[in-house]
Amino acid sequence: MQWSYIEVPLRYGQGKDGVDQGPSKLRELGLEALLPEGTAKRTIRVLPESEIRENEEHLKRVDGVLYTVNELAEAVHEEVQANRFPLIVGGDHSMAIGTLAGLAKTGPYGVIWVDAHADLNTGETSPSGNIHGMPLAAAMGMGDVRLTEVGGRERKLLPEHLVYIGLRDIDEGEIREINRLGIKVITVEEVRTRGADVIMQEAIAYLRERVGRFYVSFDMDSFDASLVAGTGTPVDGGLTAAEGKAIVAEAMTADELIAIELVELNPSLDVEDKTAQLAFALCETIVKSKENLLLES
Ligand SMILES: [Mn+2]
Repeated sequence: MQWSYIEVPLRYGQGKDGVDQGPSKLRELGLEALLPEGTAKRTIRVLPESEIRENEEHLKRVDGVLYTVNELAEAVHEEVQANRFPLIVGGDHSMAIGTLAGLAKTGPYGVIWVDAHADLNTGETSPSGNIHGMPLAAAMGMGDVRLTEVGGRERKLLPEHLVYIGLRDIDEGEIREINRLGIKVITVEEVRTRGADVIMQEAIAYLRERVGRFYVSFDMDSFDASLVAGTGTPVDGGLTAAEGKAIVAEAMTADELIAIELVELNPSLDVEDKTAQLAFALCETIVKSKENLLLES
């Protein structure tokens, strides 16, 4: 299996400077040396601030987000079509609108969304207007058409093909939607009491039954706030480092995994690069798990 490494230095989906530096910080820590030989590398373009025109209150810097997610959708589609396995590094979570749309062009798939937040808001329900809280709503066809129609008009994701892990800071409108749509939710408590490997096996089996292929989107704020000063919206009561690593390691063992994404590392907010090092360690787990898998087969 060939790898593809996609950097997405996007920050327009939220309000804090620095999250665009996630990919460059990981490179500084030595990520390039970690990637398997022959990895295809791409950096997705981002509009300069001076070209942002549409700063709507309910969809902030929407043109900046749209520009990059359209490019990312194209890139993800191409890489998966070429039979490569994309590791996608951000950047804020609005980028996932592009990942979800790009994957949809290659056929149905499921998602394991590891995050403190449900990212299920629309322009109407979002308290902040930040698009990084909207990617799953957009992929399921809810909200502004400019977001739902990235990569085509069809729905990119069905609610029964989504599994959440680590949710603990959910807006009221989102709780209603999760219940209405019957989306599967695995709490931090369940991860802790039953084991990351066990709950991941279940999540993968759940998706295998319903759809087959899946991707993992991992938000750094799924970790406990004490571990991730370097992320925009840290929340208490999150995953330990070991739990996060076990979740990605377990995902990597599944043949059905088609891509993995790591978002919301903000080096400007970080303390002594601790969050960056944790993100780097996750990348290391991701690459090494697949290496082991290749050696075994
Ligand atoms: Mn998120």
